[in-house]
Amino acid sequence: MTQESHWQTAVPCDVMRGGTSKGLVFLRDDLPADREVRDAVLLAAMGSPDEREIDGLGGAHPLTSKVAVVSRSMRDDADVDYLFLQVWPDRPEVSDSQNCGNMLAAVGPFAIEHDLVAPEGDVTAVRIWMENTDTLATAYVETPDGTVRYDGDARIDGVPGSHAPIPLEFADTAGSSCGALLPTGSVVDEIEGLRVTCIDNGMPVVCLAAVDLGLTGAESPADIEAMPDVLSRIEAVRLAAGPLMNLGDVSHATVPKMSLLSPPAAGGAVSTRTLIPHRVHEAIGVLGAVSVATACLLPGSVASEVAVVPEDDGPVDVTVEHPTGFFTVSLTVDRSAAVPAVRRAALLRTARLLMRGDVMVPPSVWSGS
Ligand code: NQM
Repeated sequence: MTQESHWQTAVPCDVMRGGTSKGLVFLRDDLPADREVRDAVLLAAMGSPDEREIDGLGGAHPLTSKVAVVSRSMRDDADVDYLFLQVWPDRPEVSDSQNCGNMLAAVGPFAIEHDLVAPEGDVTAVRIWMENTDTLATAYVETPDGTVRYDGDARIDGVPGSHAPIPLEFADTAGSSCGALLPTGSVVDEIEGLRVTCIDNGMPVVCLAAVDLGLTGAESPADIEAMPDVLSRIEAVRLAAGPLMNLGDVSHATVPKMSLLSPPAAGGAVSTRTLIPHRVHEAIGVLGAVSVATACLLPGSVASEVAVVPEDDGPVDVTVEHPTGFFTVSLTVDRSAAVPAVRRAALLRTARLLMRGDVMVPPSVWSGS
């Protein structure tokens, strides 16, 4: 913490877009070590709880009310540690119950900008330890002339324009939060009268067939958010799935995500509408897409019943359709076991530093008044 003023405390942070998300990125040492105080600072920084987050920097949607905390790693296999925190816009809650592969895209550039990682050649590999799931990712950041490059030709659906590519690679993400790829032990379960596949390959996701909920799968996020009966049915499945997926009581957690699947409509492998969990994603989360793509490769899963997947021997490109376009995940699969195992996942994101400065935290946060 720096610069105490009479009225407010200035806490250094960057505002960054990571993939299709946006949020505040902090150096760990700039936040209070005490978790309760840290969360109070983050709620004040975002302006939560308030649906509009009008008195803070939050964007009034879970996808734009995100925080990444970054520090130098003490691990041999990582350069930096990354903790993701979801600030609920409308509840006074900060959750570390999930990871976020979109904000992850901002971590590599941030680490280089803040001298946690030295740029090396035209592309710098940043090894990132993801604390929420105890797994490793590598981000490849363009660094011509020793500085981060943000402009470029890479396009990702859900973000206007083009930017420098940031390829991300993940290894061994199976069971990241639930302890097993198929945490219930089955490829298909029946929960609340619906057939589901519960899977965790980087993000806990419950896959459901859109048709089983009376949907075509082509509905917009706004259409689905305006269907209270459908939403309460999905939430009942989610609450029941939590303990079965080793996540315990998930009433205050942002996992599992609920993905409604239907046959591809635009040449991809599968069409998705994903609840995260109380808003419908405008696209799909990064690790959420990895889990759904993996489910498509599992014989007998709810996903495989609607998906059209290539039969490649090498890395398989699974293109997940979502409300604003496509998300392609390249999976390296070991098919020697009864349940195919995904050894590596690779995908493309972009990110941009939007603003650097200090977020001003009101004195009431420290006094607790
Ligand atoms: O699944 C939203 C996002 C995410 C998470 C969410 C994410 C991921 O799009 O890795 O990126 O599912 O809450 O940022």
